[in-house]
Formats: sequence, C-alpha cells, structure tokens
Amino acid sequence: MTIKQSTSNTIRDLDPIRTGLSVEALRRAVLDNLACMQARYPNIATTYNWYMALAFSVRDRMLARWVSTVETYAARDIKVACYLSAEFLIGPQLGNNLVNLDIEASAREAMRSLGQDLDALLEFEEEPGLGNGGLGRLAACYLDSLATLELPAVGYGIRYEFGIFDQVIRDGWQVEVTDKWLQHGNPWEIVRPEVSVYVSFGGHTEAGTDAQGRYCVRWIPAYRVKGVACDTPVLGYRVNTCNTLRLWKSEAVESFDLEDFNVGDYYGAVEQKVTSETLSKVLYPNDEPEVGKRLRLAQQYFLVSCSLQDLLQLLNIKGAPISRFPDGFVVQLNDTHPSLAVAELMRLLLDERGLSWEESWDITQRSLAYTNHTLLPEALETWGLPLFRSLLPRPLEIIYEINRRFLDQVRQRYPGDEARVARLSLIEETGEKRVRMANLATVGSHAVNGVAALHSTLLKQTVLRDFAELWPERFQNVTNGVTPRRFVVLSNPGLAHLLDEAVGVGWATDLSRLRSLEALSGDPEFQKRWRRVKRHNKEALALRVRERTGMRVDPDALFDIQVKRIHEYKRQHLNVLHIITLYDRLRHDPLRAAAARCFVFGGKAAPGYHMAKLIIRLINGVAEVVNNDPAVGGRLKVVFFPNFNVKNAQAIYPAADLSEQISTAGKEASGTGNMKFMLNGALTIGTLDGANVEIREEVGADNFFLFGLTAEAVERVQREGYQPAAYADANPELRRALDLVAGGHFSRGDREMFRPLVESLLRRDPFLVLADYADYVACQERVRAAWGDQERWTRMSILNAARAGKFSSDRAIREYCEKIWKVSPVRVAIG
Ligand code: NBG
Repeated sequence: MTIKQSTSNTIRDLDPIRTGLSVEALRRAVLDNLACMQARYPNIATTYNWYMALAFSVRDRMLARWVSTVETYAARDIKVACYLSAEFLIGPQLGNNLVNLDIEASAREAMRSLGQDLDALLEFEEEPGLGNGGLGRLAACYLDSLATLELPAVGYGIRYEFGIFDQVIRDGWQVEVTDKWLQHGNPWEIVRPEVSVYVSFGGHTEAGTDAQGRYCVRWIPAYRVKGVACDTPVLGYRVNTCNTLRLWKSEAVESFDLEDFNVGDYYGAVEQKVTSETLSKVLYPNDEPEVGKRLRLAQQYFLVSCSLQDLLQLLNIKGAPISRFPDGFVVQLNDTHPSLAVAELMRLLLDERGLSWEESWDITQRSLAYTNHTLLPEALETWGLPLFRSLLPRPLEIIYEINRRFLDQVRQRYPGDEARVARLSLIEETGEKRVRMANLATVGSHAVNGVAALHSTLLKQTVLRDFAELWPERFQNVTNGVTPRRFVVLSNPGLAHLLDEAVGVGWATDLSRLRSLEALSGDPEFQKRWRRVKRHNKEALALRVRERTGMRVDPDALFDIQVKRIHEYKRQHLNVLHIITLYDRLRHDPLRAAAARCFVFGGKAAPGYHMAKLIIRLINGVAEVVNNDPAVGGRLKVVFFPNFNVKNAQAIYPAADLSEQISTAGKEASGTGNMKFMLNGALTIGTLDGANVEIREEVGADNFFLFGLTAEAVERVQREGYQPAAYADANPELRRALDLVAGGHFSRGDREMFRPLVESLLRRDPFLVLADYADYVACQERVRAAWGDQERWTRMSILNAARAGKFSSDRAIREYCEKIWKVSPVRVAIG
C-alpha cells in the first residue's frame, strides 16, 4: 500500500470522509466515528452514540472552513469585531449547523439508511444554557449574523459548567434542577490547553520606578487563576466564514499554588485549587434581587482579563505594534458585565506594556464601545468598594485615576456644579461607596447605544442623562434583531418552504424581501396555505404540551402565548387577570359565546425572586381551576410550559397566533421574542414599549393590538401619586378577579398563598398592572373580534411576517458595523 503524499499541506488535502457532503460520505463518516472514536458498532449503538457520531461528522465538515477563516484573518490587515458577553445562549447546535451547511436533507437520508431518525437525535441534544434570556440570546443571534455577513468576529465569554438551571414544576411551583449540559460531553467545542492566560486576584500593589526611571506599579496578587480557551465554531449560513466563540474555563495554577505559596500545606493548596476551579462553575441569574456576590465580580474580571490578554497576544502574533490595537479590534461590551474591560485594558497597557497614561487611554477609548440593555435601577450594576478593593486592588486604583482625570474635565466644563460631578462620578459616594459600572463603561467607550429607539431616547433622558449632555455625539441607537435562520428556516420549515415559493429563495439573508408577501396577503389560495402551515405547527406544539404536561389542547383554539423570563415588569400577572376575567364571565353566563383560547406561558423565575415564583404558582393555580371547570367547557385552556429554553422556544414561536408583549411602558429595553413571534406570523398585543413601538410602526397600527399607558403617562401617573386600589374600586370585574385570587379560589381555599401578590398590587403596584387592566381587557375584545374573521386574521398574520424585515439581526449587525465598529466583510476561500 502506498501512502498518498500531500504536497501542499492545505485543507484541500483532508480526507473526503471528513469533508464530503453527499449522503454516502455522511453515512461513512458516521460509521467511521462510531467505530474509531467510540468503539461501537451499529447494533449496540445507543442514541447517545449516534448523536455523537453525527455531531462529530458535522463538526468535521465545519473545520475546513474554520481553519481557512482563521488563516484568512491572520494573514490580512483587517479589523475584527470582538463581542464580550457574560452570556451566550447559543441553543442546540446540530440542527443549526446542518442548516447552515445545507446538508439537513442528506444527513436525514444518511441517518435513515442507518436506521436512525434525525429528529430523535436533534431532540436528544442538550443545549448549552449559558445565558439567562434575551441578552444572551441576542449575543448568539449576533454571532450568527456576523458569520453569515462574512464579517471577521470573535465572541468572548465564560464556559460555565452549570448554565441556567432546568425548571420543573412541582405542585404548581417552580423547582430548580441543576443543568447537565456537559453530562455527555460537548462535541462542538475544541478545548485548547495551549491557549491559556493567567488572571490575578487579591493581594496588594507596590509603586516604584522602572529601569527607565518612570513611575510604575506592581500588583502582587494573592493568587492567580488560569483561563483555558474552549472554542466553538460559528458557521455562517451557506458561506465559508466560520468564526470563533471562545469561552474561558478557569483552572488552578498548580505550580503557583502547590510549590511557591503553600509549602507544607498540601491540603490548603488543594483548597486553593478548588476555589480557582469554581470561578467558571455557575452562571448567575441576572434578575435576582441579591447582588454583590464576590464570585460574580471575579467572573467578570476573569472574562475581560482573559479576552483582552488574548487580543494582545493575537496582535503580537501578527507583528503589529500596540498602537494599532484600535485598528485591529473593536471590543463591544454587552451590558456592564464586561465593563471592567476599561480598567483592565488600561492596566495591561500601562503596567504590562509600559505605555503612558495618555497613550493607553487613547487606545482604550478608541477600542471599546458599550451597549446598555436596561433602565431598571436594580439591574444597573454597582460594586461595593471593600469587596472591589480586596479582589481587584490594582484595577480599582486605575478606576480612581480615570475618575480623577474625568472629574477634572467635568469641573472645567461645569464650574461649581458639584451635584453634577457627584452624578457623573464613577464612584457613588452616598452611603456605602460603590463603583458604578455603567459610568465606567460610558467613560471608557467611544460609543454607547441602547437597543431600541424608545430605550435609546429614555437612556439619554434618565440613566445616562448627564453623559448624553457631556458627549451627545457618543450616543446611538441600534434596535435589536433576531436571526431568521434559526427562528424560521430551522424552527419553522413549513413556513420556510412556503416563503421560498412565494418570495423566492434568498429571503433568509435578505429579510426585506418578505415585503413581497404583501401582495399575497388577501389571496384566498395563499391564505389557505398560510393557515395550513400554522395549523401544522399548532398540532406539533399541542403534542409537546401533551408530552410535557399531560394536558390536551385544541389546535383550533387561538394560541395566545407569553414566553419570556418571569418578571413583574413583564406583567404575566396582567395576562392572568384577564384570563380570570374571561373565566368569571363564563362561570356566570355559561351560554355566552366564546371562541376557544389556549393561553400558553413559559419562562423561568430567578431562584431568589419570590414574587416571580408566586406568579408561576398563580398561573398553575388558575390553570388547575379553569381547565377543569365544566362551565368553561374546554373553551379556555391555560398551560404553563415548563423549562422555556431555546429548544422549546423553537417549537413555540411557530405555533403562536397572538404574542403577548405587555410590559409596563418604559421598562422593557427592547424585547426580541416580540420579533420572533412577528416573523412567524403572530399578531402582537402590546404596549408602546421597547421594540414594540417599531414593530407597530412597521406593521401598521391596524395590524397591531395596542393598549396601555405610554412611558410618559406611566411616569406622570407615578409622579402624581398612583393609587392602585382606586382602580379596583372603580372596576367590578377587576375587583372580582382580585377577590377570587385573594379568596383562595386558585389555591384550593388557601387564602395566604397569594396574599403577597394581591397586597403588592393593591398597595404599591410598581408596574401599573391595575392602571392598565381595563384597557388591556378591552383590547383583548378587539383580538377576539379579529379572530372571529379568519380571513382578516390571516391577512394580518401574513402582513406581520411581510413587514418583519427590519428585525433581522443582519440589519442590526450592519448598523453596528457602519455606526460603531467600522468593520467590513472579508471573503474566505476554502483551501
Ligand atoms: C435585556 C432586556 C430586553 C432586551 C435584551 C437584549 C438584560 C439586562 N436586558 O428587553 O430586558 O431585548 O436585553 O437587548 O437582560
């Protein structure tokens, strides 16, 4: 036998068993993997074995593109967008990669020839839940668009061993179960022990002079942690670009702990090792009332330090001088979680590269940009000084120096205005001193943006008002977007197929083409096909509901869906009050005409957020009563779909008729679920909040169910002394609904269970549920009327999809590129 000699050492020389896209090539690859990687033969292979074999075979097919992409970026003088985020909610990988490689049909066929069902393997996959909700999912949509638009980019995050918990429902309550996404190993990542960096914590600093006699500071840490790169390929849709998501895993620095510091204290050293490894153990909830956890601050610093050190190394490998950093990279901070990047980049440039303050500051500011994702005061991060100092003494000194110089500027510009100085300061001085992370991110960035038009406006008027006055030119808006690949092509293949026929292929990368559906919106034949797709998706969801909850729902009912994190400002309880009102009407008048409606809820509550957990309990309590009352006669169904995650979301959005986007105006920064529903042809009932405003603008007021106070009115009502109880006194149906809850009707007679919820609504109602109730119920009547005319409803549904083009994450990413990043596409050739 002769071994074929490769002459060129390029990717082209890879064996077709690792690159071939035909059914036969895939079949052989899967068998090869089964035998040579897993030591298994088909007769005894389990679902796990088949899943792994297919996943590895698909990954192989991405690697040639991945390697070529890395090579292309390394060889060229390009600018790379670096997306720093504590969360990436990337969802299941297999299906998406099959779609992007365009081999879903071949893979299905190959697996069939091996006696396997592709859908069962897709279902088997555990998703990496490395995020809480919208913010993490947005980061994942952006990675998809960056690769699809052939833009050089890298995502940096943390490889949590335990992502977001799994939610199970017991006795109507949420119970958290640890996430086991790594239990079977992760076939999509490549761990790179050779790509590692060290991160310092604790200890103290010493000032001195360097060899040239310049002032310098040395940080003598108490311990260091090693960050190891774990890379996941992010392939664009039907292009060669395959970018990298680099997640850092923490490890103990063995030699440091065991030899230098703990001689004679072996067990103490092992303890230190354990602490280091816990750093990337667990994802924190983003909406837990309790904040200020030491480990969380350590995670944030770990993320930015690893990532920035990595970028400096890349620059080094390219042989570019440090001054070129801002030409090579733009670093986008996804909320304040990575805002320590401001201090850390300064530290690396000053202390480790010996640059002057002025040079370092210039590089830092030109490289960083910050996206704000919330106006809620409790979500704006601050860290108490004692904790900060004990964990990060050197970064704190740098923050103080940034602040000193910054406030000097402010005083020059606004002489005598000490109140303004106090508001702008990076340090909150009243009460316990704290570092304000949003201020730090804003001062250190050349661009700051909100995530929807209304949010960006409010950001400038409220949270960052003084900064907007100081630097108006830095403030931008980039309205969020979602990827049509995962949220239509992959999760709604029926619709995707219909769109291919109706508007021509290509809409998935140019979503504005959906506009041409407008012409078909009244066409009876097309309407029929449109309804058939929806009906099919509703049947599929009904089946899943049956599997997960044991409940039967009627696919002919109006599917009225609210899926998102459970939070008072999102007002799932407003939805519940409406359901109770409908129920109460039927109880008193069972012969009343009522079209069948199925209310579906889904979403996790932060483990420590008691009111949110009580809302879940209420939904389940109402479900128990309403679903079983003979007076209702099955016309109302209430379902709490457990464990809302990306995988479940993909089954839910395509089946929705009505999308509930009912947050208190001014509180939801953007929302992205609202866009996913719209794109799948659901109509929205919503307030003028977040991106709802733009959704309504695009789809037209006639095709959107609007209710509720505006952000301005909300502000006014609260300023003038809101009295929620007065609304209950004035509205008998509202009073009745609250009385039923308080009286134990949905808690088997227990009058205590929901007391905190009812009392909060009647006494404080911080999110104006009662103020918006009447208008919401009236608006739901308009929904009912519209549903009664199926042709009208279908036309509105088609128009919603037709006019969803703006909400593609491709549009959002193009805007980031033009307005903020100045990054351009780079074509990748294979081989
Ligand atoms: C969330 C907002 C959403 C928004 C996503 C993505 C945080 C801090 N913010 O409205 O609540 O859609 O970010 O921008 O999670």
